[in-house]
Amino acid sequence: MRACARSHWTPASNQITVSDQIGTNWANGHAFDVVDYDHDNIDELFLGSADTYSGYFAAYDFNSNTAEWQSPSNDFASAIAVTHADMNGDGYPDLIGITTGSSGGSGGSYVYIYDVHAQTLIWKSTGLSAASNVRTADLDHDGKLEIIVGTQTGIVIYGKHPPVSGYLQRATVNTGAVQDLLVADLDGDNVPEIYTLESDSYMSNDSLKRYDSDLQLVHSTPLGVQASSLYVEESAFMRKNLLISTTHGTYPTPSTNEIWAVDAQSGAEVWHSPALPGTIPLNSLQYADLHGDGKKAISFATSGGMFYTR
Ligand SMILES: [Ca+2]
Ligand SMILES: [Ca+2]
Ligand SMILES: [Ca+2]
Ligand SMILES: [Ca+2]
Repeated sequence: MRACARSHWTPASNQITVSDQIGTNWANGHAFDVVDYDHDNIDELFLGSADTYSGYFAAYDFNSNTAEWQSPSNDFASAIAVTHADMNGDGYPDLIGITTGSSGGSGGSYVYIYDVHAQTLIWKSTGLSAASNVRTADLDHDGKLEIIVGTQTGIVIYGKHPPVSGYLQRATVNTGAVQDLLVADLDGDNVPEIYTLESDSYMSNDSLKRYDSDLQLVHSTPLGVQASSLYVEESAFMRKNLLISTTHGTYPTPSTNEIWAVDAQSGAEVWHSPALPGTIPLNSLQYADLHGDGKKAISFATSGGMFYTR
């Protein structure tokens, strides 16, 4: 893994700086999240290594190229997704990460919560069927965050149930293999919904599904293509669109990769991008203002390179 940073934009200095590589012999997965976890006004990276047999989570400072913290290795599994939120209420963002399930082995995927600032493990879940992504949200407005995980067999929600100190499974739904999921209030009613991309068994006609905060299925849209990752389109409107990385085409025709914007409520297509060189992996698209002109544009990475739209 390397970090790319763009220096302050001027017409004369259109420069990208690239860090040293961290770690070696890594599998193809990746997971990172930018956060100033220790409130020193310098952003760190929460990252999950994809070392095939000894993945770990770390807080990395790319300014000084040092790991400020590193977890023990994760049960012979790779870390595949990380996010951050203050789970223990001490004001410092904590790391929430998930690991791959070992295929056919005894171990499953696990959810970890690390208090990186105090360098302690807050909680580790029991094993799950291969997880894909993890989010946090306060689904029931009780002031405590829940953890929402997409897995190969559905969705799991963990919540706090005092006096139990850790997290307990609050709701699960068995559905298709969840490729990606996000939790957001996109219809503007102040209650978050859960959006998923789910595969059928042949992985050729994925669906966009919407669940309410109790995991009741509200809407399902067959996409007719493979879909690999899901994002919220930034806009000034209260009702937002979703962005989906799609792949379609049947051998021997080369497959076509596009970004589709769809209406989050109806699933209807709003626009789609020109063909892209590759699919967009999980957590690899965001809106960024790289020119400092106050206008955000889509920045994303594919299996074929990194891109910035204008
Ligand atoms: Ca910091
Ligand atoms: Ca915390
Ligand atoms: Ca809650
Ligand atoms: Ca809502």
